[in-house]
Amino acid sequence: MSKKRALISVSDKSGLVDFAKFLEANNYELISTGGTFKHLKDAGLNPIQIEEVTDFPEMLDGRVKTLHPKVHGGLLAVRSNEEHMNTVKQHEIGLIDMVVVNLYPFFAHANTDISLEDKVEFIDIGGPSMLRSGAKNFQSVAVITNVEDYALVQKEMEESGDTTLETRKKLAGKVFNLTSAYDAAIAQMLLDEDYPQYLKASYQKVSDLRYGENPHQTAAYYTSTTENGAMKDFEILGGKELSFNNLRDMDLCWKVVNEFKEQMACCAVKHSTPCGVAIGTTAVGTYKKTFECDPVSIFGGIIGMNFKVDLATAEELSKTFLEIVMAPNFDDDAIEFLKKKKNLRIIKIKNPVTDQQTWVKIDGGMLVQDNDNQFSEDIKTVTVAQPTTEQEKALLFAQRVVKYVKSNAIVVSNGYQALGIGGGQVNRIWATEHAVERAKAKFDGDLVLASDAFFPFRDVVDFCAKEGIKAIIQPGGSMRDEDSIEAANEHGIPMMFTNMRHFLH
Ligand code: 93A
Repeated sequence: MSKKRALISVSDKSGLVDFAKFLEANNYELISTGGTFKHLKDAGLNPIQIEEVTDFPEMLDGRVKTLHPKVHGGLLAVRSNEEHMNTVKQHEIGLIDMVVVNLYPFFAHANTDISLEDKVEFIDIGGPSMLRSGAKNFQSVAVITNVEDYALVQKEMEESGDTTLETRKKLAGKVFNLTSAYDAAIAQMLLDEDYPQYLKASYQKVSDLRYGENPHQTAAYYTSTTENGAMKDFEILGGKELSFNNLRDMDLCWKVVNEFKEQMACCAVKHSTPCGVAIGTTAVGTYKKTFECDPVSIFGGIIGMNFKVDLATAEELSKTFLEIVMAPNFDDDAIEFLKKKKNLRIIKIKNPVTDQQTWVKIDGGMLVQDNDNQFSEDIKTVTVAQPTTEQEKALLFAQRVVKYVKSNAIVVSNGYQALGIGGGQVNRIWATEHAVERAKAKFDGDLVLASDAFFPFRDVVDFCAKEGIKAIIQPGGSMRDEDSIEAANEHGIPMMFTNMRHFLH
């Protein structure tokens, strides 16, 4: 049986030797470029050098090593086309059946401090060319760009002797997905600020989802091929598959607890809206305080924590029907305990990375903006009455939470719990009434209030006074700020301005 040929040229050489051994053992001849050749040879394999195939030396500092008709002819020739077959024979071009290429690591260097000249050297030309040639001819050529796909291809070859057309098509799709993102990242570097970061990203499907927000909507989950999304890097330790709404809620939940870097924080989310947030000093205490914020809405919601979940917390969590529990870590006994709830998804957040931009789809286009990842450093008291240190801390806590509540948003807090969360209202007074009423139903101590945007009228301050709210924080910036300040002074309520609005729609 004549040998098949695999062309191997990789920058990331991890996992390669085992796969190459498998190929050699399965009647493949291996052809490789300089560094890859050496790597395989050192591991005891028998590759042949690309120069033997092209009859040309690698040249121009490696810029030209595989750009040759003996390579691209071997990849592109259509096996079922007689003329093609005659042509390759005439020019002594050997067919190539598999391409294993991963590219110069441009993504990893695109946003570093190295010079433009150095970045340019990370632009791979020969690699994407081989990938694209092989991918175009997926009818006959298998193209592997990703170390993680070695196992997939090996398994398929073990089971059926060869790769299937379906797999080769999928691998080809991955190639064009990768090369388009790779080129977009290069374009982004050269075009600099002109193009939003999002346009340089490309996305790959992780999985189809059972459905979208509702059962009649189809849906799928994609992650960026170029950078980790905030939620990308997580592990499902137990429970059912994640749904569209789960993933979205998880994204928000993680953002909220991440807002509190120095403290233990816990957040309950329902319908993409926080329904309880608390900070604390013990795991179980912090969860309990969160639960207390709204024991009604949390039913069927999700809980996120920025701390390790221990058994005591797991026991407490299991008393409520939850869809998801997510945290950076779990004690083993806590996982075992939580796993008893068959449908509860237990999610370990591994290495979250926060995107710098958000995009919003509108019909026929999209809007791109920087993420609202700032917190005001210009916070001032604008009233005669000054907040106490305790009140100021409480206001800042409420202000951190209100950022994540849909506008118009009001958060009423005792300083360590968001007890009243009023959001998604079309006027501010309704959001205020709701938040204050909810908070007072659960707590009869001192409460403070935070608002995501300015007060257009003095009505919110008057209402706060009537309800006994002790201090207020809001961005300020209304034409009628003076009316609200006057009201706060009349009632003797300290009020702070942040000078930073946090609309969220
Ligand atoms: O410099 S290139 O753009 N020109 C080429 O002809 C070429 N052929 C393969 N880059 C080229 N490659 C890349 O070299 C591959 O994409 C791979 O990333 C790398 C492997 O080089 P080595 O085997 O010498 O480590």
